[in-house]
Amino acid sequence: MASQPILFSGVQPTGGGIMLGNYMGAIRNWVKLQDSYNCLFCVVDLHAVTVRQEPARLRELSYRNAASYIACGIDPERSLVFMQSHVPAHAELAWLLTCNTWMGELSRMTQFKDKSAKGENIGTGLFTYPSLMAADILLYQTKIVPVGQDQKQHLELARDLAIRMNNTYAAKAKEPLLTVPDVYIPPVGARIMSLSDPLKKMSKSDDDPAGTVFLMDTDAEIEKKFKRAVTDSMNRIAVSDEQPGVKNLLTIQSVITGESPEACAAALEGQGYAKLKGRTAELVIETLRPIREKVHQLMDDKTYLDGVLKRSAEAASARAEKTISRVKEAMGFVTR
Ligand code: AQP
Repeated sequence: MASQPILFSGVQPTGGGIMLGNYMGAIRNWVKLQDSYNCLFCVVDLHAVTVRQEPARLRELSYRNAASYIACGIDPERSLVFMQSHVPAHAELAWLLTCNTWMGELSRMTQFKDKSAKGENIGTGLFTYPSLMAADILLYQTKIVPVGQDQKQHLELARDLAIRMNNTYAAKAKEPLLTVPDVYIPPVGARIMSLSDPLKKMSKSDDDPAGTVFLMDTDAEIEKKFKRAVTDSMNRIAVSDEQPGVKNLLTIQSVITGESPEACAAALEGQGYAKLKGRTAELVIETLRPIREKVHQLMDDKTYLDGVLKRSAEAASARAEKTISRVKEAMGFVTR
């Protein structure tokens, strides 16, 4: 396993907790890639506090993220599952990278523009968030980062920063200081849309919870959300950009069944939207029910979760330390 290329990814413990988009765009692919990569799956709690979090809720959601990774199929015997805040090197490398990140680069980030538009007091952490994300990835000499479409711009910055650090501080070194990571965006499911506004991405912090299916929603809640999903008045089940609501439901079906969205549409030919919504709800309920049950079990066994988190953080810290030492030495810091 140690000789396999390194994979890093994470989800923020925010909003209503992990939702269908996080599962389809990211976590589901982590599970598949686990056999071919040496994997680190992080609960990115330092990212969560870039917007104000209620402390008790943050703690609960952080545990729940870790439990959800395992419940979705991450094997903690093979992959590391840990809290970002348990490995201080994330924050340390983030500072070194922040000092090499340009204001113009951060100002262009669409996620900063979207999230800062919502609040009055914008913390500077929200602005420098992409440098912390680059640190998360570069700290482990990561080769591949499986994420949804919305993270592509941040990944490009992480690549640029790796190249910049290599050229600035290690141009003559035999080995690059930092591995330049590749992004893995799944062909289907990389951008699941809100059920109540299919022109907007599904989000765990959406003000309107009706648009988001959470991992911990009950069967009845999931059914209700799909029943009310916004479609259109064309009464045609087809994969078309003119019908974003219908396309979104077919995409969700496609991720679960492994059939193309067009094949999912063909299977429902001549049927109404009630059938389309009902079938989609059925598939999602069957997928999420066993995961939800397992999360409940794991949340009742904090001793087990704490053990996984501790073991993983120790292993991650040892690996992170190697990169941090090299970067600091290359930048000219006095060695301890
Ligand atoms: N709608 C989505 N469809 C597919 N993938 C998605 N991801 C997020 N939304 C969708 C992917 O999930 C992973 C974790 O996301 P994150 O926790 O870093 O936060 P985010 O990208 O900002 O997504 P959210 O759910 O909207 O979080 P909040 O509301 O807290 O900001 C990433 O790989 C992401 O691409």
